[in-house]
Amino acid sequence: MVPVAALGDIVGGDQVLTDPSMVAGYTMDWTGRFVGAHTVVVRPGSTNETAAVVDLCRSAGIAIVPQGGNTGLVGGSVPLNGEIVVSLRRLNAIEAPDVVARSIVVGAGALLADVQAAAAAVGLRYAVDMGSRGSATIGGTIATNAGGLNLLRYGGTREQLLGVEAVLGNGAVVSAMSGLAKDNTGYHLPSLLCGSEGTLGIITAARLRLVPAMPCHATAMVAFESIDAAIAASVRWRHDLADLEALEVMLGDGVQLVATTFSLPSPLTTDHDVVVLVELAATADPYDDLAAAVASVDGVLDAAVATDSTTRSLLWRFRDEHTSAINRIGPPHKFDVTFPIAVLGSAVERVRGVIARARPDAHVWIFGHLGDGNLHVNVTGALSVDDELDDLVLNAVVEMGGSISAEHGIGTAKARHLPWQRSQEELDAMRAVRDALNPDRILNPAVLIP
Ligand code: FAD
Ligand code: 2HG
Ligand code: ZN
Repeated sequence: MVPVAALGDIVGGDQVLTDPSMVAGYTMDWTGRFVGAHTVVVRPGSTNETAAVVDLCRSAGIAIVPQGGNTGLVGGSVPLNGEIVVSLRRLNAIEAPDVVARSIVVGAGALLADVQAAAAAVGLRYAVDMGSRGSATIGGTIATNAGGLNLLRYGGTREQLLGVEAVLGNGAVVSAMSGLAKDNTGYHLPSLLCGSEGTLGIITAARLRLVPAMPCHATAMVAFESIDAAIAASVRWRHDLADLEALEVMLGDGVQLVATTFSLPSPLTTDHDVVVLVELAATADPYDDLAAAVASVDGVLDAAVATDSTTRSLLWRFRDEHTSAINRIGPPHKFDVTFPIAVLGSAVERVRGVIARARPDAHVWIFGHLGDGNLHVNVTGALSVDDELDDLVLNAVVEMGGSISAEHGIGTAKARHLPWQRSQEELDAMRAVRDALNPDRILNPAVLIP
């Protein structure tokens, strides 16, 4: 039995949700693909309350799923095995940015978009960005080591992390928030917690690195004659363009789907099979560099260049809205995979072929972060839970030297496949760390480590 009254004594009775209509939004993930049973949701308002909740759950033997914005795509944020949900959304304080140290201290429940806005208000930038910015929390992005749209220039979430405060699974509160640029004093706990998917501790706050905001942007949607031509251009541009900020790929069916779903006018003169979104950001207008870059590569069929912020936003909507547009068809089966750039072109064909043979009636949508070799493969018209399809696709990914999780994490969706990618020794080391910091396995027991 969940000690509802005791939880209420810690966080306040109104912050313990039991009513099914209040709880429902916490038990189903963003896609509708992962749905847990009715449970209790606890919403602590401070680190101390979070620690007291963890202590109580440890002594009562109750498992916890920490939850931020619930936008995770691998079934790690919802209670699939009778856990309670500890929602961090109330820990959403955002301190004034430290413009001298170029950092910002934020609560785990702060929304990514709000942190970006706080940085922008002082001429700085939080360099992690992605389509879920309006719902994803900083705690969730740290727990998943989110990648996003600008990783090729600034790195992923781990690279932005100067400090973390967390309640470990053993109840201890660790706070490594000094934010010193250099600090080689032992294990770097923020890095360890980053990407741990809530299996080591509940992140309650973080200090994040900020970078100078680039005032000038040049953005283009470029159609290529083939995926191989797009990949060749991306390799060239990554080498040549110091101000390269984003390099994303979409295919013709996805572009058309977004246009139809959201009634967007096509920026290109006709439909094309392979479209790349490329963006430069600099202190002076990078338009000429972008135009020269587009002219310098082979296989370009068409291009639309944004010279104002309205057109820039329109071009970005085609990329940002892929996930939403596909989801409107019905909960898709998702793969989030990376390949070495040398095999990326053949990987697209192989993955497509594997799915077409196994599920001939399904539709395969491919888009992603071309500059990182990261493809998002969404399958609609098949079951959203399909173990056989998982095995076929992920086996092909491993055989081609890729990763079964580029940026979304392992969650519950791919826990079974982690041993396909990690050696027994690596898994033993991960288990040892997990068992040291989360000894009773009350935090996300079904996530990440099988
Ligand atoms: P949740 O979904 O709530 O949780 C995710 C995981 O982290 C769960 O395992 C949960 O238990 C754990 N967790 C959450 N908060 C905490 C905490 N405070 N302490 C410990 N553990 C915690 N991801 C990318 O990497 N790149 C993208 O470009 C990208 N684009 C997206 C676009 C859309 C439209 C959507 C819906 C998702 C996208 N995602 C992307 C996936 C998702 O937004 C990220 O994984 C994000 O980091 C999750 O944040 P969240 O707050 O929603 O976490
Ligand atoms: C993106 O890059 C996200 O848009 C979501 O990582 C990917 O929906 C997906 O599969
Ligand atoms: Zn992505």
